[in-house]
Amino acid sequence: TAALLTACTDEVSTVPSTGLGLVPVPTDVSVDEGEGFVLDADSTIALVTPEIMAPEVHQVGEELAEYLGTATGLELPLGPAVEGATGEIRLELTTGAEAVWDRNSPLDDPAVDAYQLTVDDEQVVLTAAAPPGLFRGVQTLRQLFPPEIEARSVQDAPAGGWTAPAVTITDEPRFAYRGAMLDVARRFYPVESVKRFIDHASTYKLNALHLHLTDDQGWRIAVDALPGLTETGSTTQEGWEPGTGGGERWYYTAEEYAEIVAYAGEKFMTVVPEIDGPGHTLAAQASLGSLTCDGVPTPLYWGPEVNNPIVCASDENMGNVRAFLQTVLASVAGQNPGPYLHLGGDEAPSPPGWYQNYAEAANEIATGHGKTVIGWHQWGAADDLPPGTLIQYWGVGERLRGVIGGEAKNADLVDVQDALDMGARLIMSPADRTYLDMKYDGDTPYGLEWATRITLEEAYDWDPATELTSPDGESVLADESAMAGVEVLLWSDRSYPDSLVSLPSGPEVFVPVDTYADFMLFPRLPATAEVAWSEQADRDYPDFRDRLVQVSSRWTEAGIGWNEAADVDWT
Ligand code: TNX
Repeated sequence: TAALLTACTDEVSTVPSTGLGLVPVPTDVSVDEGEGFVLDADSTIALVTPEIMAPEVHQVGEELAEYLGTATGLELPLGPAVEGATGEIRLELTTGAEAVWDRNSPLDDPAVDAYQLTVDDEQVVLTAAAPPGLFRGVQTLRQLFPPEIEARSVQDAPAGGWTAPAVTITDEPRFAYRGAMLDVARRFYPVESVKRFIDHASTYKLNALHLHLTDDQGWRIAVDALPGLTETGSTTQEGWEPGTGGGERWYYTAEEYAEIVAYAGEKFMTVVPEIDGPGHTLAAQASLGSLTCDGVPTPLYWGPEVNNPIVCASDENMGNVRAFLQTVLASVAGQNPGPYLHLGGDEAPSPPGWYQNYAEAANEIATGHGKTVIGWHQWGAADDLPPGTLIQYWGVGERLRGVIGGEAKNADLVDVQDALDMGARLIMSPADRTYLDMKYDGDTPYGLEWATRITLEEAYDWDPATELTSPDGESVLADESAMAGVEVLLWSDRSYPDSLVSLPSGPEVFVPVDTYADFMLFPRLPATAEVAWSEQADRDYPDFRDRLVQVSSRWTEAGIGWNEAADVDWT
């Protein structure tokens, strides 16, 4: 079928998309004979699983019933498979009772996300070796039904019925770690908005939810033993002075945070909490005098700057800093069942030794809680890194190196090299590709442009494996074997209109967080997700753009406020 479709174009494409609007593009797709599977009142969801994984498979079934039931109004009961039955959507784990997948294990094995999907006139069969694979396959199945299935209220069936075409798909991700970061510190995202972000990310098969929980402009997670962190440190947002928020609370209680972790878990995403330091800590320093050298809390900060004063990590004050980290990281480790703690480490103008003091203490405490450390690439300046550390590269990538930043960007690469020498692996989030707080173009009403502007094509058309190769191809700092994965990021700096020039200001001039997030993420988040999921050889921008135009009608149905980016003909 692929040959048939490409026969009428000049170039023979090797891309396995076969005209179906699937994003990210699967490893192998064939369109089969037949009318396809019609979802109707007789359809059921059949679960085939070893006992030990039954709750997880049941969870996938419930998610599927909700995805397919909302717009169709169909009940889609869950039950055991029935021999010879038609109308079943079968979710089947192929491994036996001995195969135990653990939802809190590291995201280092792409095979747990692999699946096979067959749709014919009689039934749908989705098989996988582990529950995340079933969940990823469910996302593919959703995209096979008509776009109206994404509507949030009951719709009449489209002319051809709720039909998925007959296909056979096998699929497995390129990278095991596929993250999405949300900056809830510069702007606070209420629980419902975080869930919306989780929906966006999980639809495109991302599996890590990185929450940037603390920064100069706010502290967003409750630490029972240090109530001042939230009582004081949560009262600001960037551009938003305390007392103008109409009594809203800008942090997550333990119950709310647990709700986020549970919701992410339902979508087979692991939460990666970030407690940034020693820089980006003014909210903590305003809350606790123990973090400053003179013992006096700093004033509350709601400005837009970075590179602000860091915690006092001098030899003399490290007792205080260590006590702070012990209390905070114990609480955060306890609220996050996943294997990771992100310790930040970016933009920390430090007197000699302070940065290393802080990193040493934070690394030791985090690993003491059994967590794998993640840090921004500056974390490579630590004297030592614990085994398994992941370093997140956020400098500019290959296309802009040498164009902006000069010396500073070379320093980035020194930190990366040091981290690699200490055994770290990399999460790739080059700012000129994956920073979706960057404007699309000159017409984007908010966001930044310090790295560059990022069109849809630029968000899509890059290869993580060669981002840390010099433009002339001569020097390879790191290749794919050093890369754990890819992350897409939504910072919340300047999530207010460009027309707003004087800060501070009241709430009425701010863009609602969902409006900002939807606009910046769509259409670009699916682009980064495909970079993370699909093999390089299977990716091709014109083909992606055509598939994405098909997918865009789903965003409209789902009520997502996406940006009709100017470089694409969306009609
Ligand atoms: C750089 S990325 C930062 C953030 C800003 C972002 C805005 C990183 C580790 N530091 O503090 O929010 O730029 O694009």
